[in-house]
Amino acid sequence: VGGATAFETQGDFGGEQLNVTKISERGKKQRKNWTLMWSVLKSDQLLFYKDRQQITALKPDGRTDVVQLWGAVIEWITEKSSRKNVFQITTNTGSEYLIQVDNFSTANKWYDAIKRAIDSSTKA
Ligand code: I3S
Repeated sequence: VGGATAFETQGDFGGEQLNVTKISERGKKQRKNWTLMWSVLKSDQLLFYKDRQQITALKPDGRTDVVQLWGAVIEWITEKSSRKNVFQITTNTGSEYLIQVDNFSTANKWYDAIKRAIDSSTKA
């Protein structure tokens, strides 16, 4: 992950903004609403923060979305958005998130890192 705000410490990865929309919650379709979110990848969770300040706060607030990666599936998709570089995470509870960044190499880095986190947390 490039850029002045990025970090990669203690296995955490992130500190930059991704476009995110949750299109399904426990199998129930949601209205698409793309939002730029500060994103942090933990070993088995992906966290989305509205405010950058919250990243370093001790406790996430109510505006933080936590995506559990154990048993999740990640895939590149083209049919659910007209945007480029969109991938989908489907959680083991049936929530679906679309994630998008204009820069392909940034999108690809996030895809790979999330895929690795899914694979290792699902194996564990
Ligand atoms: O899958 P959709 O419904 O074409 O997604 C678009 C809508 O969410 C649209 O908002 P409205 O429902 O208020 O028209 C968004 O502005 C678009 O960005 C969505 O399409 P993309 O292709 O950007 O995911």
